[in-house]
Amino acid sequence: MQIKNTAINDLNSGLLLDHEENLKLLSKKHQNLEQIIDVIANYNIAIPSWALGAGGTRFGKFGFGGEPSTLEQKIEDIAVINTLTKSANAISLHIPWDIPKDPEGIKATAEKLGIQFDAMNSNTFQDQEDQEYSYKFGSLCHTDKSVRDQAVAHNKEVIDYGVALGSKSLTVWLADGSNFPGQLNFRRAFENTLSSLKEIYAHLPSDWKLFIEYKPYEPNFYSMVIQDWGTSHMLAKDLGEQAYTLVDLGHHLPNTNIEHIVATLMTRGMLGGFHFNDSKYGDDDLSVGVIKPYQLFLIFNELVFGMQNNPANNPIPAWMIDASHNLKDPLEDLIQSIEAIETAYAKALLIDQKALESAQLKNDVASAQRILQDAFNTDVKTILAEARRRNGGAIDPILAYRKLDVRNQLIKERGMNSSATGL
Ligand SMILES: [Mn+2]
Repeated sequence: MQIKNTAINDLNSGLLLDHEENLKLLSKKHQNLEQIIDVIANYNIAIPSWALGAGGTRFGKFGFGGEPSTLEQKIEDIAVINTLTKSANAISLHIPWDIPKDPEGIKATAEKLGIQFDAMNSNTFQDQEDQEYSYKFGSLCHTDKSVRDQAVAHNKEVIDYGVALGSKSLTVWLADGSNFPGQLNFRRAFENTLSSLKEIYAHLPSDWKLFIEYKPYEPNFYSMVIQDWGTSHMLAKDLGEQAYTLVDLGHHLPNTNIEHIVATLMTRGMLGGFHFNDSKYGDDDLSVGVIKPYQLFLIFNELVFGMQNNPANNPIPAWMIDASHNLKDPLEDLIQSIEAIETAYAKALLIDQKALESAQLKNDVASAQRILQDAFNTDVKTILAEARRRNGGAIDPILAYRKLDVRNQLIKERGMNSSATGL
């Protein structure tokens, strides 16, 4: 389904008076409000194709009606989110779950709906029906060269699909590792992974980037070949200047200081991609901002500082939501995630950087804390709403989604039992 602009305007008109009043109050308090609205209005986050259906756990999966069962329908769902939020103009595809059988046709559909193709994601963490060798004991790190060759060939194929669609980057996340001490030689696994990545890197078009994602544990519980940002950074450095580290919020051990990692990577221009989600225990894939919104704000503080002070030329990171939804309507969940990301971003933009620097140089710890918390405690809902409104989006996207009865429309179109590909 497609949402008409007039429908959004109608819904906005009922909220406009209150909204404008809030905006006036806020602009009295913050001199750089226009600038902040502008940054948020121009901000977009890619939606992964696998977040549009019900996510499964290893115990079960509870479907939603009207899930997108084709790539075209996934793009349509992202267009719904983008029409309401004006902040989700890209899809991140996963191969082989989303093989584009007709790349030109898919590209045209996406273009018509205003959706671009963000990073491509390869998959060597599952065996596919038609593949010759199993990834049970790893892919790019495997002891058997035939398995490594197969995994390299898959990644090259993913790049080729991406080229056909106009994508500009490949994200590699490996499940490779071991479950038992002694199972795998760490150094051999690392060197095999590096030489496999070198072959993939050699296949990258010159205007592409390669993002290397890391994760400390799961699915392997004793060791993961690319366990942390340091390992990812070493691999990226060995590959060349088109390779970067990708930070996924859920891929850290509890209490890791992720904002510190972000700052360190940006100091060297090595933060290429960013995956948003939230967690309480591990890689929980909960909606962004539901557990640790202050941490997300502190991360955005480093991102903002890193983008404003950038001698190492860190590229603007590729932003993507990487979460899985097993209770909420996936589209509502993604809208809420976008709001949480933009909330943290807007609050970070409110930080008085000059005052913070002065407090830091004077070692005035209490003032530094107060400057951060003043920004964090500011209500930025109106900033987000104004950014959306200026782009033709909804002042209140969740309210609009419900008033427009989107889920029931999708069920009517696609049926109760349609199911999205993915985990
Ligand atoms: Mn991820």
